[in-house]
Amino acid sequence: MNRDFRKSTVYQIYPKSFCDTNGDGIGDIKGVISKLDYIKELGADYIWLTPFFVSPQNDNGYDVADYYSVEPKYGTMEDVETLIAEASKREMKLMFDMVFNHVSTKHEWFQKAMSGDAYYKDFFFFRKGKEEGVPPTNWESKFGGSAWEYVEKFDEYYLHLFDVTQADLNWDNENVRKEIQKVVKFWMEKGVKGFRFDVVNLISKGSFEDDETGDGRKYYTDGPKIHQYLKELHDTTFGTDAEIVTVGEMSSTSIENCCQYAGSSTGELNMVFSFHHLKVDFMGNEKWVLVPFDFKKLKEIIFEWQTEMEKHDAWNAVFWCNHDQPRVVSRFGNEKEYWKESAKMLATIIHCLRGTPYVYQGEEIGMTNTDFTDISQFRDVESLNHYEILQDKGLSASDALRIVQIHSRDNGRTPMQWNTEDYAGFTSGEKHAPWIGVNSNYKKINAEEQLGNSDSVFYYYKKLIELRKKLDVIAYGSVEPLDISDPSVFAYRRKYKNEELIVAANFYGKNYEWKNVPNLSGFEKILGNYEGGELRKLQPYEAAVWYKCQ
Ligand code: TEU
Ligand code: CA
Repeated sequence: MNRDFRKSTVYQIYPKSFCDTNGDGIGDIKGVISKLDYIKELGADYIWLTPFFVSPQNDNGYDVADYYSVEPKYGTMEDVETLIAEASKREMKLMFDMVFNHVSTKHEWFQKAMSGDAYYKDFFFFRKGKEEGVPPTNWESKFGGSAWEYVEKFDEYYLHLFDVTQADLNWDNENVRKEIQKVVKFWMEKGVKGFRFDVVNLISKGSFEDDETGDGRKYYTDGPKIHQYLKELHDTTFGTDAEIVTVGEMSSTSIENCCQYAGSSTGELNMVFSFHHLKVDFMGNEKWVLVPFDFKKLKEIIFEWQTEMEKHDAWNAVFWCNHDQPRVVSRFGNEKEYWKESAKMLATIIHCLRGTPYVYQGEEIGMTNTDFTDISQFRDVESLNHYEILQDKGLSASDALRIVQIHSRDNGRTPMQWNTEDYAGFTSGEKHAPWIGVNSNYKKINAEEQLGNSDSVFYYYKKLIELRKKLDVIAYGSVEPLDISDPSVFAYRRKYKNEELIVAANFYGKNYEWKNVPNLSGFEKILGNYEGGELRKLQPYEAAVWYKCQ
């Protein structure tokens, strides 16, 4: 059956932190298989699995050393095949994560390049320095430091926009593109029905020039041949199978480009992740600072993307969380006094928008940021690098730690909290404790407790996922922001044929009198995180969905 991705919900799994079945402290594919019924209960249609391919794991698998084999820590090819088959039995599809902007420096292609093989050297960007000791450009790596690494034997540098062990691939080389196509086809033949393309808008590099005003991103973001390369990939691989759903992760992109990437008839991708709404607690592009989130900006950005993408018949992925983001209930909600209310409120806002919702493991039970108190508890290369960089800039160790605690990607990477057993039921820990610490709140926040409680965050997500399937207005309707300048309320209207929906939420923990309540005559409340209630007097983090059908 060709399911409609606009009515679907995707559940994201970071296998390393999901479920460990052999006690080595690392989640594995068998662990994912063991939890398929849980994901089915939630109601997800697709399961996006972050990379499980052979990798030295310097960036937890986003440094791929072999696209065709499974990292032994995670399991075997047979496990992956079983996973696809078992998911399919439950009418769920797998979405695999394709990292094609770069490969691990342990990948055979890079190894051959380093041995001096000219054919493979051209798979990468090797360039002379400007002068002795000065890299070709002043671009910065996203994980800190220069984006160029010196190789003495060639007296050249290679480009790495991410970690020094993640070498950027040269997509201008046709042989690279052919290799990539082979990889996608390989996984299509295994029955994979979805692909997520990692930082795919960075694959077409423009000119190698110094960036006088920034970190270099303007020279490679949404680069000169990006649409051509995506169309080619579409036409030669997944575009031949109408059942396949694709999403591109777009780093620092523009709406204009995304209308093209994810236009319904542009022949590139089905949808895009964009991140502007998740930078409202940054200072410009600077993530490693502490500033309160800007609510007005959050609304403006979300609605600008909603309305512009709709206008151009293009499709968004809608989300708060992933493996690179802090937990949303800690970030925009209140993980203490109004933990449950705010988790449900945030879910309501995302799931009723126009776009395909993504739920990141643990979000559906309201998991919170880590409670790490020492830098030695962190694992992420980006966090560890920036902890040093902040101190080099003059911050004290404790101030640097505070910033890392708030922004670290590890906030989203602590083990999934299954139950009240040791290590939250993530692992038996017989051979090894979890690779990263479990949040100590697992006795309160865990899946088992929530499955036994009809008022839980879990069942609220389940209802939202069902609602999208049931109501065309959620899947297909137009979007109109309501009272966008209100300082506390996040509200919008959806319309489709004879259906209408009003979604309204109090984004803060205080009772609030909403002055510009829309006319609700003919509407009934179909979902909310408080009993009864009217929109004029909103309770802390109250959210409600009102529906009308004429
Ligand atoms: O992330 C791309 C990316 O740019 C970020 O979300 C990144 O984590 C952020 O800029 C850091 O501040 C993707 C993957 O999702 C991420 O896990 C990988 O580390 C990265 O690409 C490299 O493959
Ligand atoms: Ca394991």
